[in-house]
Amino acid sequence: MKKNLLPLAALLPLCAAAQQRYNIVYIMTDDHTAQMLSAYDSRNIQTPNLDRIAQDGVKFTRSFVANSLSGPSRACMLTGKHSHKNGFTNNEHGIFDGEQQTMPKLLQKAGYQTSIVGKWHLVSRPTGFDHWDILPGQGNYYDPDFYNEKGSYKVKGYLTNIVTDKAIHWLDEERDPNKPFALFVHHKACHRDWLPELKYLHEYEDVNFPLPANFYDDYAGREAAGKTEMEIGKHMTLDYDCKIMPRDGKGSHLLPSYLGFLDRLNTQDRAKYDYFYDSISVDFHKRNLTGKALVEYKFQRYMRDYAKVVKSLDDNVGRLLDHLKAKGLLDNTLVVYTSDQGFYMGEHGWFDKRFMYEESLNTPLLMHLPKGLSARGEINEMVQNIDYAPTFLELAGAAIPNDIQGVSLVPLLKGQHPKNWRKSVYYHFYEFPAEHSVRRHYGVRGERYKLMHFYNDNDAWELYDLQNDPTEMHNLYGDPKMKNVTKQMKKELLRLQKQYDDSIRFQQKL
Ligand SMILES: [Ca+2]
Repeated sequence: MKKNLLPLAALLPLCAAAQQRYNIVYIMTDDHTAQMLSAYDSRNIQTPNLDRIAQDGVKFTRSFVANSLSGPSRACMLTGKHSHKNGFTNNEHGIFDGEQQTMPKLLQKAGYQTSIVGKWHLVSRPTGFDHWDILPGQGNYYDPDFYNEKGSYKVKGYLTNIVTDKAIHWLDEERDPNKPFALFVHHKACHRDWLPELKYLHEYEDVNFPLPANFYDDYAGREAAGKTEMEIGKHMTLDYDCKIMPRDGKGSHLLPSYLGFLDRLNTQDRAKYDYFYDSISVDFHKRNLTGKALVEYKFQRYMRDYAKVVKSLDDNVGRLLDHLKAKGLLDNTLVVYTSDQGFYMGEHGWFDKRFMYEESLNTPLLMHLPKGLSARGEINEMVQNIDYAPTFLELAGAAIPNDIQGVSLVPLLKGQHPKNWRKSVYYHFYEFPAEHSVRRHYGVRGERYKLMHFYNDNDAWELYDLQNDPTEMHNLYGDPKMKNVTKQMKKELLRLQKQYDDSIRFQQKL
């Protein structure tokens, strides 16, 4: 009987054929927040190409990060683990340990080709990628440098266009068309200092963006919020952020050295930049603004430049989608659009991220689904960026290692709503002391309530009722009426800290 059994090697192609081997295109931007993406929020701008992803697929309405900062968020995505497990807790002192298990390495083992183009920001050289062509550090918007295995080099043009060009070139010219692939397209857009593509300098200049209702927040009852350095009024700079030249200056050649990135532009492009921002500067000085008028002027400059940067991003996502469609890849490719975290667009008077408050805990998550994944419309289950790794592994037909802490989203993408899906997410931010002075904190975000604990140089708790107070203005911690809720949320926080094996946890009798 034994001789009639097929050898194991002969069975393997049958197994592979049974599993649909979806390609993956993962587009991640930097600091692109849902308030500036019309699939989520159409008050400010329109993003028709980004919205297309959701129209042909799904929009996650409760998508969260584990640590709202560039490098840590990327490390969570690559490993499927919280920061304390992947080791990259903050940008200031972090070097990503590329020797550890990562999702791209596991995809390679499963027979996938892997490529990353654009922002990396994890200091160590990429591992697990067959092809990588990345930015040094934060990168430059104008005529940027890239580096790859051969070394570094400068590319002429606007970064968002170049990253897309590189992605398309790899798809068309460099990969093996007979193997499945995972392509990671990581944009620098829309990171500070929001330098627009030169052809879009004049866009949105006639728009006055509405101030968020809590723009003039006094931070009452929220000690850590009041100690930050991310207020548009106090901390957003006129020169670096708003591109306003000194009153007696004659153009951007008088800029301080930290604005030297403009020297990257050739004479013709620099003249276009100067022509636009010099006119803005002259107008600004004529106004002699002070007080609230000055703060609101800075807000408008911020919103307009950010919106221009998103416009190029939207163009380029559209271009990549069109290309995938033209090449017949869209039916067999999961296209993910997300950001490394959300951002404040004037809420609480802020720019930047870091906090566990909703605007920066949230991150956009849109997916165009290939044939066979039938979900459409909104997905309301709570998901987190540690879930991407197990999702991609399952779609690749690869085993999900037990030490991965995220959960595969594939059941949700099939239109299922598992009853035991998570009802809360865990968050932990570490980067303090550091730029913007956001204190270290961890917390739990449940279906209705959020509990946060600021520790290290202080010991302060915050509790929010997201149903009655969605903008988190009223800290209910210590309110006798919230005693039971507080107890439950602390219990849940401790449960998550134990589940995820975070050694930094609070000590308190429940
Ligand atoms: Ca970021």
